[in-house]
Amino acid sequence: MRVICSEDHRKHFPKGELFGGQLVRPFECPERWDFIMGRLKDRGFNTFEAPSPIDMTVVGQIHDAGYLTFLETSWPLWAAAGFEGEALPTVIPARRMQQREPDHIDGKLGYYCMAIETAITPGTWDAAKASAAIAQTGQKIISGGERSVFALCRPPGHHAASDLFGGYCFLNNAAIAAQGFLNDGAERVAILDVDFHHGNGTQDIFYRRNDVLFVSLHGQPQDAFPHFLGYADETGAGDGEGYNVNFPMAPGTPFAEWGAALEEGCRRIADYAPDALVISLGVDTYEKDPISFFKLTQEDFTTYGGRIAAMGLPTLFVMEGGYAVEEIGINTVNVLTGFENG
Ligand code: SP5
Ligand code: ZN
Repeated sequence: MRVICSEDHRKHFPKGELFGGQLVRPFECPERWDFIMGRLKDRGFNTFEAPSPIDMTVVGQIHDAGYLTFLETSWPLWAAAGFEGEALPTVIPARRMQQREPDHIDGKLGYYCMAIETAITPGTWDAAKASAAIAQTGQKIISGGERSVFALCRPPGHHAASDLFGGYCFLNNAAIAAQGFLNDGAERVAILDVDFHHGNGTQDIFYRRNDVLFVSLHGQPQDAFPHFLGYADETGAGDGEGYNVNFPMAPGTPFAEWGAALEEGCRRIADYAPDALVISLGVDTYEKDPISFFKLTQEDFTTYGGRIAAMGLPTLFVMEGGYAVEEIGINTVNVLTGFENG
């Protein structure tokens, strides 16, 4: 399987994440990429390609214009305001407050965020664009006839909505890839999100559309981030009614149960008969993940890679989360090799 990757991810490395009332070293760190690359090489992956320049037209089909301007200008505005730390939101437009974009950067950060743990730094915008370019390049290769590609994206994307950042995400890489497939001739695209967290951004972007089926397996919102989306009764709206499928699961869920949900999700995808499949590949379902609560073992990742392959669809793997850093490479590459041998 060909791998698309770039060192540009290193431009995004905040020193702090707001967690448990403290600024801690972010779980979403550059070493995640190093461990994945190391394991890919150990396991014989040998085609590593840089992304093509990003096509911002597609990004503009997924994201709000004001939001893209915000991402581009947020660090300069923050620095000009004289703040010395990294840019973190504090105040948000909660219930019964105005939904109008303010002028001051403190207000803009809150207006455009869905969670306040994620900092913006001088290199964040460049890294986010490089990450989206990786997904887009993978999509183009598959649209050109390849069976599968691994887009080694960092920062991740599935929490980013049209006009919201947070949960370590800025541009929705999987959504940008799905839109690219449609632009390049696909009639229907499915996105299967196996990250531990609900892909709230991806769901929201396609909620009223029937040309993209969104299927997500995740920790139930009562107990897991992002807490405010991901219930089973969210099935789509308008033209999109019936094209959104959530499988929320309880703390301690083992592979026996998770795999049964995957089975049903795969059947929904097969019924939809898409022209292409995007996997939002987070491996934070791992039993030793520090911020999650499913119980998948290293071998389970190989097993489910095989199940994804059995759908027989052109498949783009887009990297999302996974925070057991030393095992992230093993778990990720197990999915890819499970797919290749499946
Ligand atoms: C892409 C991705 O995986 N983003 C995840 C963002 C999660 N950020 C907030 C995590 C808060 C978790 N609290 C868990 C307490 C565990 N003891
Ligand atoms: Zn996650």
